[in-house]
Amino acid sequence: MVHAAWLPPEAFRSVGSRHTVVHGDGPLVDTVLAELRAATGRHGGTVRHGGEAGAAPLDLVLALSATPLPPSPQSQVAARVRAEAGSTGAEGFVLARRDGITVLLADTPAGLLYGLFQLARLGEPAFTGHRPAEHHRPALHRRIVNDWDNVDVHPVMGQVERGYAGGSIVWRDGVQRTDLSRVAGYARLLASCGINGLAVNNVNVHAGEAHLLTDRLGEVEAVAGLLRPYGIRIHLSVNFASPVRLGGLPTADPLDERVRDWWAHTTRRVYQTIPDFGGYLVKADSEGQPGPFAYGRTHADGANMLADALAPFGGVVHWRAFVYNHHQDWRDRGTDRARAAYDHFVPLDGEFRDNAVLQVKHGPLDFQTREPVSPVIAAMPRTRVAVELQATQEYTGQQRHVCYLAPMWRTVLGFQPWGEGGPTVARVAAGDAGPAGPAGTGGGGLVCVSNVGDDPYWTGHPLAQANLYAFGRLTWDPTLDPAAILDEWIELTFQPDDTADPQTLRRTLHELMDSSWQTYEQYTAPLGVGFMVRPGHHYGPDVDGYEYSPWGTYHFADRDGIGVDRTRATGTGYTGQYPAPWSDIYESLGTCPDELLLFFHHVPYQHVLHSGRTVIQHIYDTHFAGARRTEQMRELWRDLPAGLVDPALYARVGERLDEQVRSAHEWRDQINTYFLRKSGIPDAHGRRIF
Ligand code: GCW
Repeated sequence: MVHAAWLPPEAFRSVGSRHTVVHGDGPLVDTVLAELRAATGRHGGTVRHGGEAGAAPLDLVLALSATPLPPSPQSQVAARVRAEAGSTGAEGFVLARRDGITVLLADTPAGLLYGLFQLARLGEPAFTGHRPAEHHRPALHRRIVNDWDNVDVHPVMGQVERGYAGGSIVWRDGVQRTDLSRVAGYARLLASCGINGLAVNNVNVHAGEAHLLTDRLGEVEAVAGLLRPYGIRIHLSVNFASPVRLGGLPTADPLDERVRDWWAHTTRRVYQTIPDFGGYLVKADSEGQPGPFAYGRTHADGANMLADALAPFGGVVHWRAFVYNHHQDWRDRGTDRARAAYDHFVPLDGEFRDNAVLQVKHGPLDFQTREPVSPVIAAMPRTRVAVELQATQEYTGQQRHVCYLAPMWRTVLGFQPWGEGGPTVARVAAGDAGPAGPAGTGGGGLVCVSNVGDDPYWTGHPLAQANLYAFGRLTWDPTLDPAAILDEWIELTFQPDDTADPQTLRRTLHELMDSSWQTYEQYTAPLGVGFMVRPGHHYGPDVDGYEYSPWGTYHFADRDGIGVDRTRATGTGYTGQYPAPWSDIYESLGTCPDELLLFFHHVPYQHVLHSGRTVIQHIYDTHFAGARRTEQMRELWRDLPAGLVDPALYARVGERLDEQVRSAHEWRDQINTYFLRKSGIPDAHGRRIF
């Protein structure tokens, strides 16, 4: 059994019970037709490809802008909408309903495909009453998912690095799976929420994966062939040292002619095999991956070499900004990992080619539950910046805990680095941040590390499917309300047939998920300080797990206080990487937001927050509240009337909630006990601490 995620056949009931005509041709139109045929076959409607309308009155007309429409009165409804609506843009579509006919128009087949999925989201309301023409077009052109799948099972990281949903749907034990049907299903799910790119392998490119670029390119081609019908271009993570490891050259120096030739030649072969190949993704000089530093070259030199190899074919290199010293001496208070990406990359602004995208993690550290927005995003006006998010819940409960991430991402995407009224992070990523920020560079887009594996529910925790769905929807419209996205996901996933009482289910899921990120934050590392997780696998509490390690992620708790002084006045100077007003807001204890206080400041336990509570009391209160909340979440699920959801899914969520409750209590007790022992300050409410 493979769960249908948010595309069960019932999601197409409204579309599938209608009489439809499709005007236009092209491979993606064939996909639209295949979807419509499957839906009408199941739900009793009909679908015709072009031509005059037959006997049955039409309910739905899909048409490409350039395709002539027949003179029938029904098609003329579409012609009138077309005349009024004008261009839809490359991937956009127009949806309207008049005179009893629903009309979906697009300039390109991709637009029709996206529009079809919008019809599924709308359900019956798409086919009732009158709908003025609505234009839909994606806010971001580059909407990409990164899989961290390995070819060989890595001794520590396994088949999927930071994967919490079983194995890879592409590879198993060093070889490509013979049955790639899950990949086709994945492509469909991704396209239905708006994604148009997929990097198929882990950014840590080990020996086996390196060969995907050359002698194992056929495996990439096979996946590309399954993504193509859904408008998704394939990207490949490559190893910077490939000219040495695969090409037998003595060097991978990006300025060496032999190296440049090797990449040019290799890339030509890639395009001969996969003409719509998207480009390369590179993690260089980061956590042991090779890079240009070995040759005294800059990251612009490295990225540009690959950009030049890709340029003749329209490809793009995504070069990651996640570069820092992971051999730091914990005794060294002068080095601040949060500064690293900015210090490495901002001096290179303006040096990157037009087809090089700098892919920046949304926060300066590493996908913590709460981080400020990375200052790099606002500091490179002449570089195409992509913002990288993480759906795989490495630091947010590993898909054992419910943690709906859309509220976090919405906060990031809506952040205004230049202050109130200025461009948002989403607009920087879209390349249209205007005068105060990067403009006219085309933008790097949004990227998300996938949370999918070969698990029957795709994501381990069935409710974690909503994160992938929400990412896709936010790439189309970064201003969408997370609760509204959740509504869409609930309605698609849990069709009324399965649920006698959809309102109860909807209410319960909202209660479980809407504030689950804040709940997770409450019982884990406090006030933006981050980490405090078990080293290596990163699950569960270990307050000092990384405190004396080389990884550069410290909290500096002692008997008097806690937090990292990143101020200009007395700390690492990191606050100075932000433009005004944030450089000052974060610098000052008086204005720094509570939730980020310990990211920016080292304060005594008795420091009083804007909330009116002391830091220590905040720690106790939030940990008791967060753990308690997980008990309530479990109760909510237990109280769900039987039969509302599939029993296997019900059981799976129930088991995971048990684990979440257990883990949240462990977090609560370790954190509270640690800080009681450090500070000696008792809980004002005298609750049990160990
Ligand atoms: O979050 C960290 C992870 C690594 C990951 C790295 C990265 C792919 O712990 O597993 O490696 O970030 O983003 O490159």
